[in-house]
Amino acid sequence: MAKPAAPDFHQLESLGEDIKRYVLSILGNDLYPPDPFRYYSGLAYAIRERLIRMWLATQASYYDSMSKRVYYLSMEFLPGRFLMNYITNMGMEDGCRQAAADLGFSLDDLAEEERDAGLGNGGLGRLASCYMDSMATQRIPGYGYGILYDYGLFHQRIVNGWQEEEADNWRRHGSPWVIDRVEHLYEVKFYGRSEAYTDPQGVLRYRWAEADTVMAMPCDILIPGHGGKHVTNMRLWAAASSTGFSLRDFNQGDFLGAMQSKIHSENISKVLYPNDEPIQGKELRLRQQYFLVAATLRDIIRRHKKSGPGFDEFPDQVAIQLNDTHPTIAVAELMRILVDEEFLGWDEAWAICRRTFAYTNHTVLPEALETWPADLLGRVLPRHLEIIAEIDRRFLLEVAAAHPGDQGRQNRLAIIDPASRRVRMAHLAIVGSHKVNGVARLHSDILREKVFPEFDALYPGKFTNVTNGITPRRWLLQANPALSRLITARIGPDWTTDLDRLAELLPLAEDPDFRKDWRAAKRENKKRLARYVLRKSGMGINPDTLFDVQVKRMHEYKRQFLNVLHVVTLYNRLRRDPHLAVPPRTVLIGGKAAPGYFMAKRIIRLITAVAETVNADDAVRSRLRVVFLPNYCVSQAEKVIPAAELSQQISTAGMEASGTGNMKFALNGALTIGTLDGANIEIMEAVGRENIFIFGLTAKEVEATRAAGYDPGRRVAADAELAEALDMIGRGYFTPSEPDLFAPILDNLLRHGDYYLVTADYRACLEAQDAVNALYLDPEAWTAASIRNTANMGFFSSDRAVLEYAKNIWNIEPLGE
Ligand code: GPQ
Repeated sequence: MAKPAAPDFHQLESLGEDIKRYVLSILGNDLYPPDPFRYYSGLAYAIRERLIRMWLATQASYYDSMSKRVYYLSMEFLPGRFLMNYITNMGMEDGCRQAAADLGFSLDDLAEEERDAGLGNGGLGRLASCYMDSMATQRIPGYGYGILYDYGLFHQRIVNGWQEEEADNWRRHGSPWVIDRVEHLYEVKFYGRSEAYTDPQGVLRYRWAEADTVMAMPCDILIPGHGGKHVTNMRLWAAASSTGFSLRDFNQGDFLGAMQSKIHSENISKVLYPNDEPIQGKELRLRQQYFLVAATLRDIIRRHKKSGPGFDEFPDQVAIQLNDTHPTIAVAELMRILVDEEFLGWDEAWAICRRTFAYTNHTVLPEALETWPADLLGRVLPRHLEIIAEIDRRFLLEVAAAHPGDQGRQNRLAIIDPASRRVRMAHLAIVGSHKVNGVARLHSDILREKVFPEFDALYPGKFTNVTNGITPRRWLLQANPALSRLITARIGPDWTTDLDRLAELLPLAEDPDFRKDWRAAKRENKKRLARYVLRKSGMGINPDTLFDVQVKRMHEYKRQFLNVLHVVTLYNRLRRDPHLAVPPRTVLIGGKAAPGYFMAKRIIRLITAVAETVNADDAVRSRLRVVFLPNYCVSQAEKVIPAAELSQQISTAGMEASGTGNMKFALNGALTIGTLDGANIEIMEAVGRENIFIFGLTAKEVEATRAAGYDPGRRVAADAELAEALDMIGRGYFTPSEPDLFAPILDNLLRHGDYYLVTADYRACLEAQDAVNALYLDPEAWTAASIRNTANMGFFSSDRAVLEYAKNIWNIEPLGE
């Protein structure tokens, strides 16, 4: 495919004038002095205008096709910045560079002015955004649906070594990408009660009485596919009060009282919950979930009715994908609409539901499987609790018929846990869906064999796998121009929409000239990152060292602590032998901890403490540097990942559902050091065992080790280097003024059985790092392995993933050209 010709409505000639006009008319600002933020905004509005024209010009074909559509429901989307993504996907880069230059700016500097849209926590939200890009590119008719939070994920600052959180008021300076559709408001109900009545035909029916209402306003963000021919809409709901404020209270002088209900309503879309695993029992979170679901189903049904067919054809026109259990109340809501408002019979409504929904599970951590106390759910959504109880009653009859007399099985499978009276959202999602998928092969196997074996026995064929993917547009084409240019120069541009084409690079791994160019591209990215680190933290890092990177949310199971133990051990070895034959390293670690996650915050403090000590030690500072990167986010990932040489993916096997960072690193030519967990396994199979550093217990061995009663003390006693590293951390070597700071971390390890098996994998991790060092000392061999990583990553494109969903789960054909 040749580079897409810019269609007429892109009108690049007038771009410069348009930018200036927008600075004046929308921002109400002077052109002088030439402020980069103003010009960024002007450019953004100029692009937005072209994008809307493109959307209007292309949506007709999209509507005319009358094809089935998918609705991707997610409490989180993590798009990051939009400007450069729009520009690359729309093929406007050259024109925009020129226009920016004519105005006295570099396009890259203008792009740096944009704030990330951080409406997600991590992998789950970023996956949803990669899927939006791929649906648009692959012309899969569909929509994303989510919430437009006023405040996205908090900003992380490091103060005296500790994480501090700052509110992310991301729309404060305007958001050119968000199109408010003030004319399409819906009402969403909460509270009140369920009321039985008899209809004129004498049938007993139910309605939702005395409810409070909140308005849901749709705000659209358009997502252009690569080549600019297809645009997908991401519709995010903002909450607004239905009444404004109470005039009666106001007239009686109670202004604040009058504002109360308005504040209560608008709270719903105020802030993203900053946990990357489900939040248990918070009423506001439940209201957010229902708010998304109720508004979205209203929109879907409105569109369905407009297109003509009746409800029996609903599942042939509509597929709804539940991104984890967060939007699962949709199952009860669709039943409520069909039975209470459209007056369908229960069985007919239930068949429609099951054919419509599919559910993606993203975790096996038992503490993360979402449940709601039945009485809380019943207070906020009284009719839904009744409907869930009825779904449960009928479901348990099915279970009883299949396994007569097995009360234990009924209790284990029940949607409402009879012991705790909590609603198990995963059970509701499984029962209400026609497909349930995990996000990597190992994860899907664990779901079937360990987490939901009795559901799998009851519903053969319902459980399936779709291994995650990432968009090559943002994560290679746009984030890594140096490498993209090199690749395109050798194999042409088609890899951007057909990632398997990267395999054509394989023979080039044998070509010394190509390897030299490959190293030069990596070095350019390392220099770019070094400039960034210098700008952000004042610290200089050396591009001629091995860049060893672990960036992801802070979590005990992700084992940033194991990384620290490797660093401390390397530090000890270098202190003992300054001539040790290892390459100099820069270890970069970044990630946010949930604000209430005590242990994760302690581990951040440990990393910053180790960094302070190591970086101040003249004896080793030229051989080892440690950097904590504050505020890891999408736009930072775009700088960090292309510069990485070693990618740390070291979770306890069986605990990371998939991982997607692992894919981004390997696609950019980093070698992985990792465990046999999540998608690492499939990455190993793709790139070849000799091009990846795998170590540690397998998922089965983890299970067996725990079952046998693991004793970390014995392991530590048998390993002098491990004992030394733990001892230094435990007695305050890195924090002499507060020697007990890390006692809680060590207690977890040594007194509470080391659940994440850090000590069990320590020695294997160090041996894998020895292999890393040996290979890195042979630059030609390392570079060849790096090329083979990139060349073999075709499978991990989100284009492949969404096409699998379309075929196996949604039953949707991509639209033709
Ligand atoms: N994941 Cl359940 C999240 O980011 N947030 C969540 O609430 C849950 C899962 C991640 C998961 O930990 C990763 O292994 C996956 O790669 C990612 O979802 C996308 O599937």
